[in-house]
Amino acid sequence: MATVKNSKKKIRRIATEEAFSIPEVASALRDVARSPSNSSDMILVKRIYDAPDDDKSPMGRMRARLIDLEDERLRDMDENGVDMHLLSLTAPGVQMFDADTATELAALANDRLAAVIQRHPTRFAGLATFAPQSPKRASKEMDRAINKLKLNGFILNSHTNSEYLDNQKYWPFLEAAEALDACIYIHPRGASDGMAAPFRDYGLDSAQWGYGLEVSTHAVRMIVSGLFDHFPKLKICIGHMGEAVHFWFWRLDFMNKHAQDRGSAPKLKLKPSEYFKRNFVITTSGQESPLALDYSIKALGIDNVMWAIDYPYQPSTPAVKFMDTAPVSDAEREKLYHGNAERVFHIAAGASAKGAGR
Ligand code: 1DF
Ligand code: MN
Repeated sequence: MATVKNSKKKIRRIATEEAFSIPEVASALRDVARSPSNSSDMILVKRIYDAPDDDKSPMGRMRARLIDLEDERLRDMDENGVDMHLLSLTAPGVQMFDADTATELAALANDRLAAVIQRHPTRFAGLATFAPQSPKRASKEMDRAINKLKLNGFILNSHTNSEYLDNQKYWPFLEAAEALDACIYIHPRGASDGMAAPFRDYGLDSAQWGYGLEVSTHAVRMIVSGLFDHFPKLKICIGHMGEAVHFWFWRLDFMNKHAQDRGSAPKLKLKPSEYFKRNFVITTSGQESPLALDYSIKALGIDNVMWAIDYPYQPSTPAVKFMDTAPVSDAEREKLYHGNAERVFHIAAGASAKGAGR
């Protein structure tokens, strides 16, 4: 029997930072795990990709849940009334491989992603991977991913060999993304070599702290370098409630002006906060704080915030509860849950397929 609550139209739920892998990438990461690299990513890469292949190993299970697309994942989505995962190849993506391996595995991951979306067009959408190690080939893969595979945007796991996107050698693929009107989701990975040292203790390398600082620093470098005067239509998405960049707006604007006046920073057409509001959107992945959500909506506007779970690293049930109970109007909840994602990632508007639980 439908209760009053259950008879209410269920809001479509599109989760926008949902991780997956493919066996070939997982196995290449196991090779990385056994290599002598000292990058801070090695902590997570060893933990997950060199974990034993059995059901009793929690990190072996995590690896299996990343590779699974159509079994446990779809069940978890159904149980939680999650209509769609916007899938992205999980961090560190292909960015720890040599350029040829990275280029090859990115194309393979994109092909698999397109295939699973084709099998479940109402349940999955996807962000394409590319190999920043080879910027020209990356631009070609970007074009293929959007125009041929019909994917919805791009995923980039922050720095590449400790370099950031303000480095002009990466601009060919920024130009491609802007021309394709495709958003680049900048997802965390272990901090770049120069900033990783204080994150090596207490588990700070991870989502606890280091990931956020890595991506917020990346975003701020892009802004204050003047990159967005060059690419005014480039769209960047960052997760974890915007990695706190907008909490810094006042200080960033004030101090950037000083840095410009003394010649340490390039002159910009806009204030840093204005670029963030114009060129960035954020998601709520793994940051289920109503207070932070309220601040984000006030600082950025309701059109710039999207819901995410961060499956399988975060549980789906509390992420749904967080958005179901967020103190916003129904019209706002529609934008957070699906309307903004449909606009930013060019996902066909559609009714909620499953009404589980509501
Ligand atoms: C973790 C978290 C791992 C996130 C992730 O990818 C990740 C984690 C390697 O907790 O180990 O995407 N996250 O986005 O918060
Ligand atoms: Mn994530």
